[in-house]
Amino acid sequence: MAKVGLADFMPGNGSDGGTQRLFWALWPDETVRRAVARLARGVISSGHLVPPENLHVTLAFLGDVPVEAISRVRAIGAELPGSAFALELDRIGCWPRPRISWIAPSHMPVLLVQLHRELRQALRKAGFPAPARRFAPHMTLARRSAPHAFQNVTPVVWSIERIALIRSHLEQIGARYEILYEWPLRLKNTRG
Ligand code: 3AM
Repeated sequence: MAKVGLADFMPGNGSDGGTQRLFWALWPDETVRRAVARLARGVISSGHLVPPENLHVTLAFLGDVPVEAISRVRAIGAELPGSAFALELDRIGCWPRPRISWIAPSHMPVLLVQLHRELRQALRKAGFPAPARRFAPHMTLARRSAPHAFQNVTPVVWSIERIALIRSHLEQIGARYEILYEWPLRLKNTRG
């Protein structure tokens, strides 16, 4: 099959019959989601909180992927040699320019760095747009929030055992995310 070029990834709302708006993510389970949502409610006092069911950590945003290329995106997930690890979300902060509040790990697990690197390389090799920016793992907690100070919080310890390919549906009330596929990470070493 022909390689997919950058021109195939035009911005859009992903509802076009020929494309799906996709991204790779770490998707929390119910326990992590609840713990994070509780922290967010207690700490963030402005903007729009992300609904608990939408909380995630983005690994790589693909944009609008032609449906005929999705099998190749799936193949990347199936072949990714990542290992499971624990992520401690212990720092709440904000980026004033995009007006986003987030929670992030103050310690970056080596296994997460490796996973992101492997994913980026695999995407590039397969001709997909790979993230160019420095990887700053975070879970967006609120949008359009007013700037606020950093705050260390009691860590939410998240045992990450899989990665997910997510489809984003842009709807009038906001984004709705659908887990398209998930792949387990190797359960060799759970601490990065
Ligand atoms: O939850 P966060 O903010 O980390 O910001 C978007 C969201 O991540 C990001 O992909 C996730 C699901 O939409 N995103 C959206 N458009 C993007 C773009 N053009 C993007 N990331 C990079 N480039």
